Amino acid sequence: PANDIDSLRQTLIAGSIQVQQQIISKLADLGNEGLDVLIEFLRKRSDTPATWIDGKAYQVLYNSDAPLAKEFLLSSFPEGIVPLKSDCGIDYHPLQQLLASQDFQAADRLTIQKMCELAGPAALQRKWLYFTEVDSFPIIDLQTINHLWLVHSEGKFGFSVQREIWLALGKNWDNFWPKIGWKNGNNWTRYPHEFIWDLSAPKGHLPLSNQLRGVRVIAALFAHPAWK
Ligand code: UYC
Repeated sequence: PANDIDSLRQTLIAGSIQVQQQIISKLADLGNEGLDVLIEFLRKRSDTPATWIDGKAYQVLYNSDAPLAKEFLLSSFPEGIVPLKSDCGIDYHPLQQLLASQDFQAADRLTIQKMCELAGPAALQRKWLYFTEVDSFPIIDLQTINHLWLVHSEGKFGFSVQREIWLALGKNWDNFWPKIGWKNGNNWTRYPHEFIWDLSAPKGHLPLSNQLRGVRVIAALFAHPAWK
């Protein structure tokens, strides 16, 4: 009924983040009327930087078959809600698409690949990074990758989330790995099947950085000026 929709619309605008999150899920089940409210919500907020609440509303529309939703996204957000800025001409649209459809495993692989692309042809062929290459990553590119992960994971995933956890643990790696689910007691979590590829994962679980060659790459990521 129109009345319910109207009260959901009001609450979506005024509610706390937790309430907004619940309202978005409810609206997702209410057909075109619900989609209309989400469209109006995204349109009104489009002049401020996207948060994970915008990401959640966007994802409902993105994963809907309704022509109404498809037409709106095509005309208003053809590349998503995070500006896909790059200092070196890298296309982050495929990463945006995987994250919007919540395919976190494929998005994780592509993130590694995009970072090798950032580092240059030698890294792209090698398929892993030197920490010295990470040091010279453009700020804007790391921020774009991170913003995409944050916005499409309810704020749960991203380098900046991992970095905050690591800082709160006094930069202690041995406490950091188990905290984000990369180690359990003495056992490293095995790639790929032991990792958790959805939002039930611990905060900071994704994206992954292979520790086979040591901590210098992830340490260089956390020390990068992108997070200042
Ligand atoms: N892997 O264990 N990992 C790989 C992780 C380690 C190993 C890829 C993360 C410990 C081998 C990703 C953890 C370890 C390969 C990750 C983890 C180990 C591999 C694919 C928890 C053994 C095959 C991308 C810290 C004790 C490839 C890539 C190779 C792959 C991620 C083994 C994303 C977060 C110390 C043998 N692991 N990795 O980098 O290089 O290849 O031989 O971290």
